[in-house]
Amino acid sequence: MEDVQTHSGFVAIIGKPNVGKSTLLNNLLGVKISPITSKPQTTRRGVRGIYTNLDKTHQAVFVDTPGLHKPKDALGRYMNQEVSSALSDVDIMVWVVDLRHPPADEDQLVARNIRDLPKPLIVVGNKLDVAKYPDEAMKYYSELLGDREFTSVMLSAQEHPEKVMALRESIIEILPENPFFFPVGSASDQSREFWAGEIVREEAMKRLGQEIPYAVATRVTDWQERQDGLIKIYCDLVVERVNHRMIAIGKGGSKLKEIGQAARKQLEVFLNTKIYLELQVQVISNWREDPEALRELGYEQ
Ligand SMILES: Nc1nc2c(ncn2[C@@H]2O[C@H](COP(=O)(O)OP(=O)(O)OP(=O)(O)O)[C@@H](O)[C@H]2O)c(=O)[nH]1
Ligand SMILES: [Mg+2]
Repeated sequence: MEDVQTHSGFVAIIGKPNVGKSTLLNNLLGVKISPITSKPQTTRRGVRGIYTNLDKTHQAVFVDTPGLHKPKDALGRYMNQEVSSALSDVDIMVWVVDLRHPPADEDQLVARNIRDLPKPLIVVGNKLDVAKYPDEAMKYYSELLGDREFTSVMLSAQEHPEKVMALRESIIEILPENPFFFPVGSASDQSREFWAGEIVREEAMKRLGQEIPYAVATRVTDWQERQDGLIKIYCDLVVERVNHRMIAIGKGGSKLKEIGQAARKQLEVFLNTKIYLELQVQVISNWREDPEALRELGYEQ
């Protein structure tokens, strides 16, 4: 039998916080893999989303990464390490920038990290739908790369599905020859428990103000599937302080109920079945600085 030559590789999606990396990943795949909120530093772990083309000749393993930033705690240091680790094992780099603004310090930090890596680089100017001076912005971002080779595209990860598909095609075309890294049909490397916890965290982050979103972590403690299709998910919402706990629960439990209802709705859509979701708020003091707690919450050191 003739061998079919397959092409496969790791494609790291990098950039400063809040530029739309996770939005791009989800829309490249057509599946919700990664949480999205309007708040920076939403993504905390390198999440892999896998795309295999219909002919089963090409497989791209997209790695969504936390936004590169100046870390303030052990969690932040972990997040930046996730970016470095994604970059150490990559075939293609996709640098997402926000076309609404010229480069900030954090963009310079990203540029410094990728400029000298000898891998194909695609700069994606995102949020084209709301950018006033996209060409000028793109010019400034390009300048941060000096005379390094790259290609670029301007689009809206949110509003331009056809451009996102075209980007996916251009990425697929430059994948190196390799056997597939994941079985055909897999969409992500994360467990269903971790993924469900991320949906809960997304809805909690959206509904909590000030510092609290950053002090929230989630962990699914139990997952039961009943014969009639109902899935029961038990999830802890972890916060750092007793007063955060009170805010997360809200008056008469109203805030927690709101978070739970929104998360349940999302889970029902994506899992296509009825969900019972039970949330419990727990306090782990200062977990963002506590190596053991970080490990327990899935942020392995
Ligand atoms: N108008 C507009 N908004 C976008 C677009 N892409 C993403 N957003 C919004 O930008 C915000 C951040 O999006 P994310 O995908 O979470 O950004 P990220 O880069 O993954 O952020 P971190 O994980 O925090 O680093 C969200 O409110 C998105 O809805 C776009 O093309 N146009
Ligand atoms: Mg993200």
